[in-house]
Amino acid sequence: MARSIPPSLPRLRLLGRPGSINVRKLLWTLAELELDFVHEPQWGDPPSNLLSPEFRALNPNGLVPVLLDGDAILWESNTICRYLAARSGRRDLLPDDPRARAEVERWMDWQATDLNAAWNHAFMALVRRHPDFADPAAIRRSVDAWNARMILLDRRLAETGAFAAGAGFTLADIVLVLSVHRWRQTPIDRPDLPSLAGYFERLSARPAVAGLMVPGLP
Ligand SMILES: N[C@@H](CCC(=O)N[C@@H](CS)C(=O)NCC(=O)O)C(=O)O
Repeated sequence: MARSIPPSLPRLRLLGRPGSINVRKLLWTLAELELDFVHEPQWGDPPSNLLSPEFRALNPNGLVPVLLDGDAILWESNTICRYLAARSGRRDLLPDDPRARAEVERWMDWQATDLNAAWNHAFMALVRRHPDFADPAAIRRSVDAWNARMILLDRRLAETGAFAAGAGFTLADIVLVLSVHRWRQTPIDRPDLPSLAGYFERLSARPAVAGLMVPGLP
C-alpha cells in the first residue's frame, strides 16, 4: 500500500517497465519502505524509447531502471536500493556497522556480478529466445554455472538458517529472491535445493513482493 510522505520530500519517480527484474527490485524496495512514488512503466516498452535523447539524458547507458528524486538522477538498480534504504534510515535493510553492511553488500554485489554473468547466456537463449545465444554448448555451460551459484546460495542459507546476510531480512534478499524466481521460471534442469526452496517460499509471502514474482514474469 502506498503511503504519503512528508510534503518537504520531493515525490520519487521510477522509470522502467515492470517486466525488468531490475525495475522489480525497486518496486519491492519501495513497497518495503512504504514510500509514495510515481511509476512510469512505459520506459523500455517499446525498447526504442530508451534510445531517445530524453531518456539518454537521464541514463547514458540506455537501461532501466532510473529513479528521480528531486534533482537527483539515479541508475544502477542495486545502488538505488541502497540509496532508498539509506534515505529512509532503514538500518535493518542496510546496516551502518561496517561488518554487517559488508555482509549485505557482498551478496548484492555477488548477485550483480557472478550470478548475473552465470545465467545470462541460458536466460537469453531459453526465455528471450535471442538468436545470438543459440549455441547449445554455451547454453549448457551457462546452466551449469547458474546451478552451481544456486547450490552455493543454498549452502549459505543452510548456514544462516534464515536470510542471505544472516538472521534478518535485508536488501540482499530482495535482489537474490528475484534472481531465484528467475531461476525457477527458466526451463532448465535444476538440482533439488531445500534451503533455497524454503527461503523462496518464506520471502514470496511478504506483502511487499505481491504481484512481482508471478509465472510468465521471470
Ligand atoms: N546494471 C544495471 C542493468 C540494467 C539493465 O540491464 N536493464 C535492462 C532491463 S533488466 C534494460 O534496460 N534492458 C533494455 C530494455 O529493457 O530494453 C542495473 O542493475 O540497473
